[in-house]
Amino acid sequence: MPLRTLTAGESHGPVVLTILEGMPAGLPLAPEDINPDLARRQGLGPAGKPHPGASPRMKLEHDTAELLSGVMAGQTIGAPIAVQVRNLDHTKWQGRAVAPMTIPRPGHADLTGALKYGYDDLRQSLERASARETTARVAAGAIARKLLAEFGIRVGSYVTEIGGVEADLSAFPLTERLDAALRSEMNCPSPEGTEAMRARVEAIIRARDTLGGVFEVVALGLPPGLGSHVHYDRRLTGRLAGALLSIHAMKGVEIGSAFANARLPGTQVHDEIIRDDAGSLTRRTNRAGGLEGGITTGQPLVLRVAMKPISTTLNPLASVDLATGAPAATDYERSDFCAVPRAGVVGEAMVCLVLADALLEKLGGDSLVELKPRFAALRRASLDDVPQLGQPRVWWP
Ligand code: EPS
Repeated sequence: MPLRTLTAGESHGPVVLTILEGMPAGLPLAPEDINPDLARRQGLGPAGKPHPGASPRMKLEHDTAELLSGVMAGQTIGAPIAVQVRNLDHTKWQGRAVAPMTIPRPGHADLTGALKYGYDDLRQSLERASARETTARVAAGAIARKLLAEFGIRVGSYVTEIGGVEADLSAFPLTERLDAALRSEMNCPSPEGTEAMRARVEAIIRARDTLGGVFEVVALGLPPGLGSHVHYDRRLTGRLAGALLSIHAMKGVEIGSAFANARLPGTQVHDEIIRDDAGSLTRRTNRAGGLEGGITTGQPLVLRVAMKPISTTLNPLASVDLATGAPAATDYERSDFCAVPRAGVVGEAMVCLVLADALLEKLGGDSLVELKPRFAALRRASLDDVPQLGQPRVWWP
């Protein structure tokens, strides 16, 4: 695994930090490559304001990347890249005594974290468990995205469903979904879907509740041959699903049309192999979502992700006050009512990191200059070449 990412930082501490180790030298990189993704993660849509349902915190922060290391004269040098994003909200917490938090929220890491680490204040759990940490992931993901773009690989996302309101995207080809989602404040390609989702979120805010939903992350332009079937931890399928499920509140990942496939006979599921007019191997369908045997097929990678509703709710849930042992209702602290449109951006970041890792694994090389011709060779040797089959052999004498 050539690319490694570490994040650090608490939600209301001074900064969130990322260290990305293993990026090759020679990649042009500036904060401007990272800041647009940070703004999208804040839910700052086309109108430049957070979508309804985004935490009020998003109005307070102006997430901006500071490149602290690994870049000289605007290019990566192959050394670890450190990125810092300041928490502007920190000034309100600095030097202030804060009452202990003793009532855990169901669904959050409050209780599990406190039991595991022996905290005497649930704030020690929530500060690091907060989705504020995803700022650091998006910063790292933006750098991985820059690398992938050098090879013509595009990663994007769109929301398909919020709180049971589903957008009909059947008329939208994948590229159009990615383009149109960028113009939608809800990160949804269809204008009708955007409106319906917005209305659903506005209603849930009035109902003092929260909503989850479903988004898809798509990668276009991938070469065949990333990942491997030879060992479980090299299969891209598991690496992608694991990376997506590591995001706060993500509870399900589907690859291609996996759940529909599970209800059908094999002859109606598997993407039949054909040769196109130019003689290249291709498929008419992509129910596998771009992966076979844990390896990219060269078709679009399509990953669906289910997000649970945010666990901080204005209407309280039943809990127990750990200070007294008595039943207690949860308290409310500022949070998102629905973070699904923002979550897609984090999903993209995680997919970019896994794909960049798999690409570097495939290509090797320390600099972009070394990687480029290797990628070109990989493309040439892709599905265009039908393997020459050998003679019968005794495999196990
Ligand atoms: C978030 C920052 C947090 C939360 C939210 C996401 O800021 P604050 O706690 O100051 O409001 O709004 O975190 C959670 C959803 C969570 O469960 O902790 C962010 O930057 O995305």
